[in-house]
Amino acid sequence: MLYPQMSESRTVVSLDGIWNFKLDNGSGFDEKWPEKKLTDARPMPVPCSYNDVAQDPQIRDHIGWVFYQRDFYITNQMLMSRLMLRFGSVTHTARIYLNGKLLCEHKGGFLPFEVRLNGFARAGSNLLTVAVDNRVDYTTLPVGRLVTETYPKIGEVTSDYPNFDFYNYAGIMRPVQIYATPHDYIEDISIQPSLDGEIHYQIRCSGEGKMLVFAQDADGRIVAWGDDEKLKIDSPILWEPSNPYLYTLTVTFGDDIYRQTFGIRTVEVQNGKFLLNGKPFYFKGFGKHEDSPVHGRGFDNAFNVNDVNLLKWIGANSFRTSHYPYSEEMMMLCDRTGIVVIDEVPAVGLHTGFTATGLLGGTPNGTWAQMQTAEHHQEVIRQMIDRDKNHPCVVMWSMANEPASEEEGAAEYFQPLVELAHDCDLQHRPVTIVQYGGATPQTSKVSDFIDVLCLNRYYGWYTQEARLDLAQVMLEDELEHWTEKYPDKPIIFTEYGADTISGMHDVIPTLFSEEYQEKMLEMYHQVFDHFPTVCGEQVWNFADFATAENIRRVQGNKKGIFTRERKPKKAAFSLKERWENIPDFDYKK
Ligand code: GCB
Repeated sequence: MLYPQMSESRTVVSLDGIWNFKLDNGSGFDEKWPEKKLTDARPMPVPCSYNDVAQDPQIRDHIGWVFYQRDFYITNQMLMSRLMLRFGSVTHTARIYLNGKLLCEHKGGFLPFEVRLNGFARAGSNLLTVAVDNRVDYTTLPVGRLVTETYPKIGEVTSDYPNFDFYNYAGIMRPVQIYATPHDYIEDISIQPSLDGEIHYQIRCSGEGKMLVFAQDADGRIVAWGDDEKLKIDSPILWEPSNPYLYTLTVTFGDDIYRQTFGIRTVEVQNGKFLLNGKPFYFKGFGKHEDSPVHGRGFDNAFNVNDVNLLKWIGANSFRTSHYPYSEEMMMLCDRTGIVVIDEVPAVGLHTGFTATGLLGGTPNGTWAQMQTAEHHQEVIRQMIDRDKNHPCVVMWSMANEPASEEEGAAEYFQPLVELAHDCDLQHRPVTIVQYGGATPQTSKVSDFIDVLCLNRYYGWYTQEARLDLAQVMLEDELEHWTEKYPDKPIIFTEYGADTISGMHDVIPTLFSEEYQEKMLEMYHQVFDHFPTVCGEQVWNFADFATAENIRRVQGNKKGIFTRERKPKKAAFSLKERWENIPDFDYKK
């Protein structure tokens, strides 16, 4: 799906701003709220999560539908174009109404969707209503547990327990735009670069028109003309983290013009190495979240730019979009700044035997017979790859975070999904499944068919807590088994870390102190350095983040190397020292 952009043939209008907002009272649909102006509505920023701006527990902890509404004007001239309404993301389920009519429903809170306005919008004023449902259960991704329990004197109480360790922020989280294109238009562009400068592409157009394709360098000079499927750039400049060089593929079709940026780089897995442009790459960085005070998970350019600058400051070169695809604007920023991304679908919580709030090591109890997510899982894989396929920053697709990959049925569930991801991606990026401590070399049922082993490990925290000596031997022992069984698969540690309260210090490093976090990371790094196929380290987490309330969390998850406000903890400085001395390439020959 193309990102909306202005060109000689295209117009984009933002609908961001302060909308009207109201919680459903249980009969919003029956009372036909989308047909008229919401009464007693309160102001709500878009994009933003609705949870933290209202200072009202009823809003913060609401379960179910809410309504957003605004009006906007359309000119006669706009109606003559193909007119689309596009949402960057609405979490988790959305129903879109225009002037009281249902235009579409979309499931999945982290990917864009759009709907055609022609035939529904009118010249003049239009009333747009967006109903949003935040419920998660065994049919949604991420997964939650929606239960109704009976309490004395109160009666039935419904709770929605997220099976994931981040606050279930909801609302219209990313930009809302109207865009206009000619009726004969460019629908989609997929680009496959190779290191010799030969660029293959597939361009899908709708209607009649003559197509013209050319590539421009970063200074706008035309460097190659193309035919219907390829062009050749002489002496290409490659995209690398230290030199994120971007070209533009300009496509004209009839009257329509679209400019798609791309980078020339390849990714490949070979002999236990992760190769970027044919050279062994070492991942240094974090698992992150889209999470910030006030905005919740709402899109925020300032936080994104600040986070990327902090990644650069600390010497990182990568992150994983744990545990859902991040905004398109963030992906474009990573293309531009050379941050390498492992792109993850929102498949977190696919385990009935352990909760993601830290209780590791649950007992297998038939996850794959109970989950009803397979079809939706395919949808989000297709949509994520469709959205992100042209980003040079994306080097790998993650199909899930910590599923029950050790249980019977995991291979049957995941193998088709891994194949689907390979089939959807013209660039044939590697595919992984991020696995938790309960999935070992002996028990994992998915490791044979993924390209890279991505491991989340908490020795020294959830197990062997405060015993780094024991944690170290456990980690070494496990790595010996993985490398023995899979000598040719690269291993990336996609999570390891310790909750750390900023400002808590101790001479003897005790749990939760800044010193313990630092010591624990040092121990892991010593071990990683001994294993040649460990080709990456992504600390959990970049910054402290909000979670559901629970006795294992002190106002959120505190495993950040930065606080939620992005102030460094002690370990930030030792990580900086380590990472500034690890080159992007050839750290392990
Ligand atoms: C994990 C999960 C992550 C949690 C983390 C923790 O394994 O993947 O979502 O936040 O552990 O801190 O417990």
